Amino acid sequence: MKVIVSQAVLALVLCVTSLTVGAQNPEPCGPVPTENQLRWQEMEMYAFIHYSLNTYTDQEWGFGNEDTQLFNPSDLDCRQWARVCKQAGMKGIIFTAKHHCGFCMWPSKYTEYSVKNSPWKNGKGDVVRELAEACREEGLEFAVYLSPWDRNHPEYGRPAYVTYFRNQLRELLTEYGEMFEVWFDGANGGDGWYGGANEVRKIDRTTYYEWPETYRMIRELQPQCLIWNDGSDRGDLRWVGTEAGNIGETNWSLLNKTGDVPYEQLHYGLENGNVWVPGETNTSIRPGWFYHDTENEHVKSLSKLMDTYYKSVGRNSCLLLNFPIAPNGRIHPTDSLRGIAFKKMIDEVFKTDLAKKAKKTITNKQYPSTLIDFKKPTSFNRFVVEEDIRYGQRVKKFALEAEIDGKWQPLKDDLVVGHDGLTTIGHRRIVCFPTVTATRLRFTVLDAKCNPIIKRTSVYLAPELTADIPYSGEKRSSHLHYFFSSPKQMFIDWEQEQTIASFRYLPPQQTRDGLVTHYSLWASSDWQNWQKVAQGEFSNIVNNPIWQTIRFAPVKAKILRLDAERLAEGDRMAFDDVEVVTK
Ligand code: FUL
Repeated sequence: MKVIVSQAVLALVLCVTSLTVGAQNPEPCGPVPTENQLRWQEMEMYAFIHYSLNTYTDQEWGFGNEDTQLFNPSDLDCRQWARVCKQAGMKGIIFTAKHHCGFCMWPSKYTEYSVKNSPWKNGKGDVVRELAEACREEGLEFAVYLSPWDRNHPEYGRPAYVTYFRNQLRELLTEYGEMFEVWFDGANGGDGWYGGANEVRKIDRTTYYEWPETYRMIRELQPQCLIWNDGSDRGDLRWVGTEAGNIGETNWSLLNKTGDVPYEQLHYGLENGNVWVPGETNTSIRPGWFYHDTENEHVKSLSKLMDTYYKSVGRNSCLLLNFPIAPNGRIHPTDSLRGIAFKKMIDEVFKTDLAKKAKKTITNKQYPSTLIDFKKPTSFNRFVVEEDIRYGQRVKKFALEAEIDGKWQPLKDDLVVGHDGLTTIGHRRIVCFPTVTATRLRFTVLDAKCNPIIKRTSVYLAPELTADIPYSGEKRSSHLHYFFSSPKQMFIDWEQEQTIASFRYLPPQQTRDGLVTHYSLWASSDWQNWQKVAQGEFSNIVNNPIWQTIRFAPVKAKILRLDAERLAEGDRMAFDDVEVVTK
């Protein structure tokens, strides 16, 4: 339901909202959010939980033939998940009820490929139910991820599967209480088990799933539920085009109702779009979505998480932060402690609004301007501004200036490269800059679609740790000798034979060109006799271009050969880094 507000009601609201600036003429200004979308925006942060058979096979994408007997956690505790998420500041949880492998974390009556055929609780368990109840007890909202791509189902690719998918969704929407969102991942890598057919099945994402009918069912069964969908019929929320944890510094909550949505629109929205579809920034607290022992050292640092916060919540988006479940059935202690520290740091940064004690003077020439007078030199490094998005997203450009030693100096967003980053605002824009000591601060709207309605201007001094966010990418460790014998074949050699047990590949970070999706890996000691040590695909590497680890039975070798069997784009293999792990 769209928020329909009459001019009279708007005028009243604006009269009583004394802090609202620029409220002279609140005429409708382009698309506005629905009530559900407004409620969603207030959630700001909520958790993803990835847990499935992948947790037991050390994979990111299961093939669909993994044994249900593998699911037997010793200590599964959904209450621990909910408690951790709550303490980490998450307002809800979206759970992978079914990931691409097709294994159902609830005893669906439409398939045998579920927890009901696992040893866990003798097949009597239901993870979706336990989590839904735990969320309710902790006061968290609950939601599910139901993968449309199902690598287990024999009918996948044919009409019968669409009925199956819809039946499962109905089951989830009718038996587990209220859900705030349903998440339909757009991935389809093609190959899969498909009931033993073991073949490639690609579908047309725009027509195959018959989304209009499914959307109708969702709206009817759970009218408050938001639809997240990628690349098909327009849902209520959009993907932001990356899983790295950031959205464009200019982020319009608009798209067009129909038509393709290229990366630029996913990441930056569409200034003149005709429908409200805000961006949800999803990322994991670790490199992968699922748990891998080898990533215990790579849980994101506090500064990296704060960087993610500023580049999501601070850019008119919400943050969907993933916590993988470890094989024992719990969130790993490193992740839970980091998550809780993250929330504490957010509270610390935004503890004292320095603008509260200052004198605020609002002027309104063509556009509003707010002068914040601290009366004495005051140190700060964060500025927060919000529009009242009930009336649309209006501001296109603003300026921020600080009076330092009697001179007005422009400020810019330090997390933005190439320009000052002071463009659109929306629900919330957090501007980060190195600490300045100033007597006055001036915020001025320079350009807007209609008369801007600013509802908050705040100023903070963040503690050192987050005042300067260091580069927090992955380690680059390779000093290997490598060369290409052909555009798709890479050799790495070293002086003496060594025992090697794994190989790591960091795909190109800025492009899909040359990114390896399928590989084979060969070892040799004499350049003549080659032993194939591994072959496979780097699951989800296109969306989440993180380090990929290939593990194999230890082998003595002097040379490794990586054959790129398939590339995401282009015809020349590319990489940002490689690493060989010796024993
Ligand atoms: C992706 C999936 O393919 C990943 O496995 C993960 O679930 C992520 C959230 O979305 O596209």
